[in-house]
Amino acid sequence: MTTKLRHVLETKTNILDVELIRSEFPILSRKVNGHPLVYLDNGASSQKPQQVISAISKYYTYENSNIHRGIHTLSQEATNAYEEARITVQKFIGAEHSHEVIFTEGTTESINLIASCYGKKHLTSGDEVIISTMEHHSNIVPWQMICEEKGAVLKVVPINDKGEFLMDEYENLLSDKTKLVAISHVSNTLGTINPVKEIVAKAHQKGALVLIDGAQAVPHTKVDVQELDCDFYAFSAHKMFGPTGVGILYGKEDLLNDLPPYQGGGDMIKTVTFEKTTYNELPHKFEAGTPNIVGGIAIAEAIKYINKIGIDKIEAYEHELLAYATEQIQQIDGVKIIGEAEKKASVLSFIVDGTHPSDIGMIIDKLGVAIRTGHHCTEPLMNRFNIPGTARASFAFYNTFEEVDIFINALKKAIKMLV
Ligand code: C6P
Repeated sequence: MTTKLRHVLETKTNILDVELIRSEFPILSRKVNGHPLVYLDNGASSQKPQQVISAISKYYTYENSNIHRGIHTLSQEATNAYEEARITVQKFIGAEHSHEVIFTEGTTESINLIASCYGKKHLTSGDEVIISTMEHHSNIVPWQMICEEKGAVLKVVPINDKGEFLMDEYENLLSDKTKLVAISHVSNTLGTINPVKEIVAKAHQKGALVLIDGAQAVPHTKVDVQELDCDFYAFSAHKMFGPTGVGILYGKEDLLNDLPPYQGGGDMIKTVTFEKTTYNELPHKFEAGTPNIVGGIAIAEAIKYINKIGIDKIEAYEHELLAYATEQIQQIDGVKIIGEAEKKASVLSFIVDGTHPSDIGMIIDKLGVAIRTGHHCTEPLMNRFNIPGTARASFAFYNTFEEVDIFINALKKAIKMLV
């Protein structure tokens, strides 16, 4: 039996009904440049099932109103839907309280919120913040900005050539000066799954807090914030089959209560006079102004969709898909995979001798295959590998083994044209 046949049989019989799932994502049946779309850019943004699209349409068609402000029926219905969505998120990530779930614009805003609010209150000259070499710019720049403002020092944990976090080096960097550790759960460029539970435990031993950037983890693996014992956890809806412009910041109740508000405005206040303003309770303290109401409702719908399929099944299926794609790409001359960690999520980054990643991306797009090329907002990581960028295929549970074959054939054609 060929490897592909084995993968397909195991996967089809034991894990997911991918054909049924695909029929629930309207965009997957469109053509691009005359070819059936093969969408392998899920790390940048995932596609949306009809269930999520319909929830957005239903909200604007029947329910649209502002929340937390009106006594009329529509406002109350919208408020209830938004607050129920918060509870759906709470259960999905295993948070203790729903008010520990803050709606934000996305991972980027969630991280900026903590860098700003925590940094302003707690960082002073000489304090240290630790990140890693594989962080996305969203988990680098906010820390650089606040460290510069406060005279704190940013330390970086190195990685090995396989793209794995070096625990010994991390332990060496941790000290009584460490105030906060900010680390990705899954690397968007390498696919590395970091040992975040251990990273959290070691930081806590030194009295430091930990923020986890979960943008690339939540769509692919089970996340339980209480089990991880992390202090803050950030992610975006659009990478987990929900809409753009909405995301989540989870924080432990006592830590969020201790922080000053992020922005001033409506909803985040209890009382306002010209002399003094008092602030609202969690979660509203961090949600100034009219939020992305439909975004909140739609993220909950995306979670219901994930739950219907089962995150464990998603993880198992994507594992098979990645293993198959990795085997196939390794057989092509001149291809080097960037990111070969023991534990990986469904990301396959690579370079090809004598070619530029963007040329590969452009040629295979003409054949209907969508991948991302470039530095993937991880420029320091590219410097670590001494490369300008990679081509990156990133998979979701609606991708098929046949699509991997189409991608591999398109890649072979591109290489033939370029080399
Ligand atoms: N990575 C990618 O193609 P936003 O833009 O706020 O939704 O997510 C930012 C972000 C933060 N951390 C990680 C690990 C990420 O992967 C991303 C987004 C996309 O890899 C777009 S750059």
